[in-house]
Amino acid sequence: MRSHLLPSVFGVHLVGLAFLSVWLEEPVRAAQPREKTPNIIVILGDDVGYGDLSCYGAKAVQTPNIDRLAKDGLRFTSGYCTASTCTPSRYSLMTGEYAFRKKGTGILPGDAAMIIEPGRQTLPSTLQKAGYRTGAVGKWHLGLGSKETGIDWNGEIRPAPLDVGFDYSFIMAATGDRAPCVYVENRKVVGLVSNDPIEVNYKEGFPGEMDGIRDRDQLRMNWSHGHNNAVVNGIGRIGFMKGGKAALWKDEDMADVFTKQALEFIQREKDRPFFLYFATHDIHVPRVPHARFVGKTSMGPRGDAIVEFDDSVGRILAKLEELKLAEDTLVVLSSDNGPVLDDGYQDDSNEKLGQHRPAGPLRAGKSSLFEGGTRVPFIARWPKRIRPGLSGAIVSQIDFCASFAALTGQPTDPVAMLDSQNVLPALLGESAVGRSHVVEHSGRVALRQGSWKFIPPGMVTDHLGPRVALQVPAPGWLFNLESDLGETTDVAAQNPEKTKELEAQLMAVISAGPSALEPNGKKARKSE
Ligand code: NG6
Ligand code: CA
Repeated sequence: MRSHLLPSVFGVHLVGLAFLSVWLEEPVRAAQPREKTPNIIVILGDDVGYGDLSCYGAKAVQTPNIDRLAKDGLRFTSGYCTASTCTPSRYSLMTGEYAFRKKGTGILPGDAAMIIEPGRQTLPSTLQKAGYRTGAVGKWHLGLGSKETGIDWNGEIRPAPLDVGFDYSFIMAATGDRAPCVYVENRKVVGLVSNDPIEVNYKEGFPGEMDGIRDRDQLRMNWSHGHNNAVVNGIGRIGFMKGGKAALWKDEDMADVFTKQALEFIQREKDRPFFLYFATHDIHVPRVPHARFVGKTSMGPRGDAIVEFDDSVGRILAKLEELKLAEDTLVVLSSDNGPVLDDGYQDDSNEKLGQHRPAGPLRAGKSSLFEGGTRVPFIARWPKRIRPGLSGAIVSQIDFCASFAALTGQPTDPVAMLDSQNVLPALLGESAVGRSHVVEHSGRVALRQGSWKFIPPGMVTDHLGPRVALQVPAPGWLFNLESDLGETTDVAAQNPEKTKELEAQLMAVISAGPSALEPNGKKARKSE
C-alpha cells in the first residue's frame, strides 16, 4: 500500500489563471478532503495522427489496446499538442511554456545542447517534489550536454534528463533518423566498449565510413530526401557518426527495448507513486517494425508501426493489471504532433495508404498550422476517478504541468510555467470546459478559440507528404470548426469582428511573456 497522501485541490481551478489559483490556494488546501494521488503515465506516440487509431475512426488499422484505454477512459476530440513538430511540442509539455517564446526550440540535431535549463521547474521536477519517482523512457529530442562543454558521449553526459527532474532515464538522444544511433541510460551510452569510442559530427562525414549518398545502392530502406549521411543498420540517417559499434541500436528491436525498460521501471517503482514518461519511437521514420508486425496492415511500414505502437501500449496496460495498479494509475495517451506520410524514406506510406486518412477529418498534418498539425489523439484513463466517455473540452499537453501540479498539491512557478493551465476538471471529465483558447505553433502561430480558428497572414503548409505551402492573405483566415472541421472555407470576410478578436487574443497571448517571434507573430529568422 502506498502511503503517499496529498490534499486534493479539485475545484480551485480558474481557467486562464490556474497557475495563480494553485499558488494562492496553498493555505486553503489543508481543509480539502485528502485522497491518494495516482501514478501517472504519459504515453506519447511520435507523429501519430488524429485519424490513425481505430478508436478515432481508423478502419485500415486496428488498435485494440488503445481502444480499450479509450473505452475505459475519456477520449478527447479537441486534445492538442502545442507544436506541429517534436522538439517544440515536447519542450512545452515538459516546461509548461509555449516554445515560440524561446529561441532554439526548433527541431534539434542529435548533438544539440539541452534546451531545458537545469533548475527550472518542469513537469517531472514538480512530481518529484510531490514524492513521485520519475522516469523517462524513449525519445528525448530536447538536447543533451551544454553549449560550453558539448556532449561527452564516451563519458558522463551532463546535463541529461536526470538534471531536469527525472530520477531515471533510458532514451535516445534525438530521433530514430538522427545520429548517434545509441541508447543513453541515465548519463551513459548503453553497451559502449572503451576501445571503440563514438564520434558524432553534423557537418562532415568520417573517412572510411559508409555514406548514404555514395553507398545508396546498399541501403535496405532508400531515402527520399535528407537521411543520407551516416548509414546505421543499413539505413541512412541525418548526421554522421563513427565507432560505438557494439552500442548501435537495431531499429526493429527498438519498440521492444523501450517497452521492456518502461515495464521494468513500473515493476521497480510499484510500491511508491511514480510518473513515467513513455515516449515511443513509433510511428516516426525510419519505420522499421519488428518482424512480428510486418504485414499486419495493408499499409506497409507506417500501418504496421501503428500496430507495434498499440502492442507497446497493451503491454504497459497489462503490467498495470498484473501489479494491480490499473485502478490507481492515470494513463494519458497522446502524440507529439500530427501525421506525415513520406518523411524522408521510401517506405510506401503514400503508395499503400488506400482509404486511410491519417489526420481523420482534419486538414494537413505534421509541420502545419492547420488542425492536423497539432490536434492529436488524446485519451485519459483513471478507473478510480474518470468516468468513461467522450469530451469536447479543449485540452493541451502544455497543461499537464499545472494540472498534475494541482492533482498532487504542488505549486507552479507562474513565470516558468506561464502558459500551463490547470484543466484537471476537464481531464477528469468533471467539466466539459477546458481552455478557452490554445495557440497552435508551426514556425509561426495560429489560434483556436472556442469553435473558431484564426491563421494570420503568412505561409501555411498543407498536405501530408511533399510540402505544399499556401499563402494566407491579409487579414488572415478564419474557420468555423463547428461547421467546417476540415478548414475548407475561410470566413474572415463575413466575420471581420471575430477575426479581429482572435487576432487580438493571439497577440495578447504572445505579449504575455517573452517571444522569439517577430512582433507581428511571424516566424523569426533562425528560431524555428
Ligand atoms: C525533418 C526531417 C524529418 C523528421 C523531422 C523531425 C528531413 C528531410 N526531414 O527535418 O524526417 O526527422 O525533421 O521530426 O530531414 S520530429 O517528429 O522529430 O519533429
Ligand atoms: Ca514527432
